[in-house]
Amino acid sequence: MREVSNNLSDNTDNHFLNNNPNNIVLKDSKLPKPPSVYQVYVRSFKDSNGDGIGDFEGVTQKLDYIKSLGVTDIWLTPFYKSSGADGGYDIVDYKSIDPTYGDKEAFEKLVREAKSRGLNIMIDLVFNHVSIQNELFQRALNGDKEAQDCFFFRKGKGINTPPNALRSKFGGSAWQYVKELDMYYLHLFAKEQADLNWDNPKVQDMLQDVVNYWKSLGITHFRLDVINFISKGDVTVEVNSENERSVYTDGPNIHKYLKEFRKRCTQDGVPIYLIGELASPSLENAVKYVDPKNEELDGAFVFHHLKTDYKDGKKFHVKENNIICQKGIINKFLSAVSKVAGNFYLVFDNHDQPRSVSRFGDDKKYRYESATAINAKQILMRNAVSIYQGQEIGMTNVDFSKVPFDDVESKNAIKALISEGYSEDEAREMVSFHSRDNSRTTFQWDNSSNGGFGDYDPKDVKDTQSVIAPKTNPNYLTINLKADQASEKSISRDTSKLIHLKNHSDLFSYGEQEILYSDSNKLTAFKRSYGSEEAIVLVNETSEDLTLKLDLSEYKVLYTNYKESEQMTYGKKPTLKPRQVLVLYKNNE
Ligand code: TEU
Ligand code: CA
Repeated sequence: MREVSNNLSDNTDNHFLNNNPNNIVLKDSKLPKPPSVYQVYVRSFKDSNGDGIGDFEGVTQKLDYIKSLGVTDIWLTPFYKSSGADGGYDIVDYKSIDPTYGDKEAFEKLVREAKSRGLNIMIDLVFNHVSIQNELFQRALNGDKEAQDCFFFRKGKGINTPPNALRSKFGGSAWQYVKELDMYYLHLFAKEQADLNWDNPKVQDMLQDVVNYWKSLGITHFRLDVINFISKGDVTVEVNSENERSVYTDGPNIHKYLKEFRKRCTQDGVPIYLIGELASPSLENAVKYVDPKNEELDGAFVFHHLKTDYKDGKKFHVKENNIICQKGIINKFLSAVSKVAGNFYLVFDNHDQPRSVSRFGDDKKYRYESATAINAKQILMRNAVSIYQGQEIGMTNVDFSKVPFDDVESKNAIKALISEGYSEDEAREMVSFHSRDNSRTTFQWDNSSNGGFGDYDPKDVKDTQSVIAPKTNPNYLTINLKADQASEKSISRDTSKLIHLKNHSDLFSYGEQEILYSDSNKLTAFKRSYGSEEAIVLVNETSEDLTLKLDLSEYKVLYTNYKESEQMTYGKKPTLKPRQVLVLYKNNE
C-alpha cells in the first residue's frame, strides 16, 4: 500500500476552487495525492530561546502558519549531533538530537503538535556518509578491521598518491590520507563525511536500526540524502573527469539495495513515504527509482534543470539561464515519470540552491510578479510540490559584502578559484550568485530586529560546537512575511492558494501535461487537461510586455499575479505584462 496523504487542509476559503475571480468551480474527486512538502532549514527558521539559532520550539510556534500554506509535510533538515562541517549533513550519531535544536521532549512535542494539525514531520536520512567523529569511524581509525570495512579504506598508489583521481563534490580529492594506517578513506563530500560501504550488511543493519528508532518516535516520512550514490562500483578504478561519476552514481546494486531497504523499513506493517534526493541520475534510473511497481522510492528530487545557468557545467562560472534548455529538461523528466505514475519533486529553491527570485526572476523591479510566477509554474505543472522556507515570501539572494560565507562548498570554491589565478574579490564575486549560503539566512518574519527570527543581539550570538549561527539578510526591513501578508500583492497568500488549488483539483493533480512554445526563451507555457477540464499556464519570463499568437477567447482567468487582469477576456493575440503568470481555464462540457 503506497502511503499517500489525504489529510489535506480543506479550509475551502483558502483556495481558488470556489472563490476565484470568475467563480470557476474545478472538479475535486479527492483522489489520493502525493504529500506536498514545506522544507524547513531548522537552524535558520525560528529561534525560540534567543541564542540566535533556530530550534524545534520555533518550528512548533509556526505550525499554524505552515498549515495555512496547504502543505501536508514539513521536511526538517538534519538536527542530529554533527561535526558542524556541512550544515548538519555530517552526522556523528544518527539517533541523537543536537541540544542546540532542543531535547527529545521538544522534538516529540513538535511531532505531536504537527500531527494534531494534520501535518507529517519528515526527517532527513543521510545514509551515504557519516561524520568522521562517528563512533564506528573512530574505531576504524584505531585499526578495527571490521569497522574499516564499513567504509572505503584503500591503499594509495605511492607516496602522497591517492588510489585514483576521484574528486569530492566540494573540491579537491575524494580521498583523505590517514598516516597512522597508511591508507586513504573515501569522501565524496567534505573530508569530515566518510562514505559508508553499503556492500557490507553490517552497514545496512546499522542504518535499518536508525529508521526503526525514528519510526518508534512516530516518524514515517523520510527524505534520503544523495541516495543514488550508496552503491559504488570499484572505487579505485582509473577515473577522469568524464567517467568518475559512473563509479558512484546509480551504482551496480542501487535498485537491489533500495528494494531491500524499503522492504525492511515496512516489516512492521507501518507504511512509509520515501523521497530520495537524486544527484545526477540518468533519466532511466530516475524513473525506475519512483516507478511504484519497483517498490523503491515514493518520490524523488532531481536537479538537472538547475544547471542551465552553469557555464561549461561549472557551478561557480555563471551564465545567463538557458530557459529553452531548462524547460526541455523539466518536460523530459515530467513526461517520463508520468508514464509510470511516479512522483518527481522538481524545485527551484532548497537549502542547496540560491534564491530563485534572484536567480531566475527580476528581484528588483518585479519581485512579487517573479516569485508568484516561479511558484505558480512549479506548483501547477505535473509535479509533486516541495516549497523551501522563504520562497513563499520572495526572499532574495544576499550581498556577501554584508553577510559572510559559511558553507563548506562556497569556502572551498573560493580557495580553488584563487588557486586558479582569480583574485579574492573575483573569487568571492563568482561564488556569491550560486552560493548555498543565499538560502541559509534566517527566515524574515517581520521588520523587528533580526527580522523577527529571534530576540538577541547579533553581536552576542556564538556558533555552537556543531551548529553555525545563521545571519539575517539586511533587506528583512522590507521583505518579510508580515509586510507580504499586509500587501494587496502577497506572494505567500497566492502561493498558499496555488498549493490548495493543486491539492484540491483533479486537473492540476492528475491532468495530462503538454508543453507549448518549447522553443521560446521568453515564455514558459503548458496545458493541463483532465476529462472535460483544461487549463493553460503562461509565464512571461521577461521584464517587458510579451504578445503571443494564441487564441484564448474561450478561456477564463483562474489566477494571475496582475489583479487588474483578473476579469480580462483574452482574444487571439494576448499580451502578457512583465513577469506575468496567467492561468486560464475552460470546461469543454
Ligand atoms: O546534497 C547533495 C548534492 O548533490 C548537493 O551537495 C549538490 O551537489 C550541491 O549542493 C549543488 O552544487 C545533499 C544535501 O542536500 C547537501 O546539503 C549536502 O551538503 C550533501 O548532500 C552532502 O550530504
Ligand atoms: Ca534557539
